[in-house]
Amino acid sequence: MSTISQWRLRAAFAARLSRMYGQEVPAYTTLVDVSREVNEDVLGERGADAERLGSISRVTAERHGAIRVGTPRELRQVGRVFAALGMHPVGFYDLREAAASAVPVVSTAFRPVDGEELARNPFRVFTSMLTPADPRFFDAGLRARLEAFLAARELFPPELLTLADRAEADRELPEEDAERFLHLAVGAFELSSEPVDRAWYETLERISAVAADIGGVRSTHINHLTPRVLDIDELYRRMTDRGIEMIDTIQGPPAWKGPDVLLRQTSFRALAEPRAMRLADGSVQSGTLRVRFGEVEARGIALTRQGRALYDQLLGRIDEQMSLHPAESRGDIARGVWERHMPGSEEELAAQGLAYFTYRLADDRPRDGSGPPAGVGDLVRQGWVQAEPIVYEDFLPRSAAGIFQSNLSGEGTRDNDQEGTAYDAAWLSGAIGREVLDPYALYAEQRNASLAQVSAQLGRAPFTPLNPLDSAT
Ligand code: OOG
Ligand code: NI
Repeated sequence: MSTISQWRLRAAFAARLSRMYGQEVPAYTTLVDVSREVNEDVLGERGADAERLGSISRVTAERHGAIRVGTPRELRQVGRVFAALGMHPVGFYDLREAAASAVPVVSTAFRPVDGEELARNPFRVFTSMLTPADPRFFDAGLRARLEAFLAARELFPPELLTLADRAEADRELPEEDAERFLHLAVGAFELSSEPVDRAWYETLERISAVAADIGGVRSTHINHLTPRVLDIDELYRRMTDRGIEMIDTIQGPPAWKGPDVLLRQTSFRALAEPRAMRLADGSVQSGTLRVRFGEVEARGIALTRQGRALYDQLLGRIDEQMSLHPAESRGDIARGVWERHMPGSEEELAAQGLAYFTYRLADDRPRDGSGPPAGVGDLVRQGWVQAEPIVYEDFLPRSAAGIFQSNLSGEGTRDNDQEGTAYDAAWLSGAIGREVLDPYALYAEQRNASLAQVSAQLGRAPFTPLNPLDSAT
């Protein structure tokens, strides 16, 4: 019998999830259609340049999803399901700190990590876990009720987890098992038709709409699924022309004439979806909840730690300018800040050690008998080696908080006089039972592997990194 490899399982899971979500949230299908149209137009206009940060087939299939769970135990189980698909936890995001309103979660993203796997299918899932122990949001009584509620539910059937473990261990599944696994995995993220206990949901909603979405129901669901687009400003215009109300801004870096870095995202507001509600007297009525929304993103070049520090600093400058000139548009202010402070070309980003690139020997390198120069910068400048940008595969806490916030029904409540419970990547690794990987280390590894290959091809000792500050990661 034939077997299905992990990457095919991942691609099939992403495609089936997409089909399921399109049935549940039809506006998502519109977003996917418009994204495809924009991508085709950009490819037509810019040709090969449009594929500089990923082939069109990768970009067309590319999605990220978002899910939310309640406990470390549930997170461990999610980790097993994604490990079956060759997806590993990368990065730690503390949205409690990034958001002004009540977003009591900490998060990571499950995704493929090596270059080849990413090129085959880069499906990633932003995964958040509720923090009932944080006293800024939950008092002792509510925490106890919430933890008891979460402990009593089962998000993933045992059969799914058993199949997942087998797929992880064997890195593939026999066709029949693969079919069963995919069926159960997609089912685990479908919106449940089980009635929602209205009083309990509303109790949590007063604290935080996210807490209610996670801890107010007995199941989990895919919260959004995000296609990738090559021109997000054009997409924003076309969606608005179709009468779909988008959130006010595109999160992340501004539109400008220089290189795209990191990630730009925008979304349309959560839609009211019919959900059955159980009232205090036991009767069931139909109600609506606004939780799930549509999001779209454009991806740019991965930044090094120094590049990221610059990005964070520029966001601060934008905030500063916004408070001084409240009548101006954020986009204009941001563009001005970028033009003053962000390097305007890939070459400058590379020279200043701000972004990640891979390197390969140029086909038309000098063949006049001269020897290659010593440094990576000179190799590129003199035409020996070509630099290609590494696409950013991760998320941004402030954008994520913005996405969460723009879709919350209310601000919720938080008591900032209380000391928050501290969590970090190490803690989250323990909770998942798998190491939460450092995104910078992954990008650096990709760059270093390409440099090692170039130096071997040139018969040279390994190159020193471009920027000494960047030597470790
Ligand atoms: C996740 C929000 C974060 C993104 O793209 O930044 C996110 C959520 O709403 O659960 O998906
Ligand atoms: Ni998202």
